[in-house]
Amino acid sequence: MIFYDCSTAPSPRRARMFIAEKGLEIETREVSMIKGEQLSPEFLAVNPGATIPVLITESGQMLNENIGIAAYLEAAFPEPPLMGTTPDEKGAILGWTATTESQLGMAVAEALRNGNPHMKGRALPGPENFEQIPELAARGITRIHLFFDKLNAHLADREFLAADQFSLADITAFVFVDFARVVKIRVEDTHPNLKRWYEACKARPSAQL
Ligand SMILES: N[C@@H](CCC(=O)N[C@@H](CS)C(=O)NCC(=O)O)C(=O)O
Repeated sequence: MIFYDCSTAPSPRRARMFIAEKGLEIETREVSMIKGEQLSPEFLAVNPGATIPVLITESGQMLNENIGIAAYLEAAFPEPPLMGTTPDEKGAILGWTATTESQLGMAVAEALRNGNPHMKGRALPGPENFEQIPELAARGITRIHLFFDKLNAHLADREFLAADQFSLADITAFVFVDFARVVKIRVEDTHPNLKRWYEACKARPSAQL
């Protein structure tokens, strides 16, 4: 297998944490977004979608979505389970993963990509260029705060987001909560449940990579 990573971006960090939690060592190639390598002919030959992460599987298939990479690795390497073992767990973990991607991950991306002058013309990832819409940056900030409130309430009586053990849902939420720092939003004492969960995730060895 080959894993295409980028040390500065949140989406590859999700896959990197998943791989580490599985205890896997996979040949890794760094794609520098700072140097624009995701748009190079060499990388477009690997992933025409121009996004990272990418996993090339044992059979040579190219996977360029976190959810696909996680599903593949969970099936190929079931231990420890990160996507649930019971029907209820599997449903809750995928549900919270989807909710977190759309309500938090997208909000952080909207805020950053539409508000940062360095991302002018790059408001969306991928091979095509899109102009920024400043209103989306402001909306993204509002949505991040709302989702922090939602997580704080949900975690009041729970150790983990979706199951009785650490899962893909925790990885997804942790990575995007942490990445909100790029738009100057951090977990504060006003959100004690979120803070306890965030600190626990941050202390895991997989979060140090
Ligand atoms: N849906 C994909 C999203 C991948 C994605 O958007 N990755 C970003 C980095 S966080 C990227 O490749 N951006 C390239 C760019 O901005 O040009 C996943 O979850 O794996």
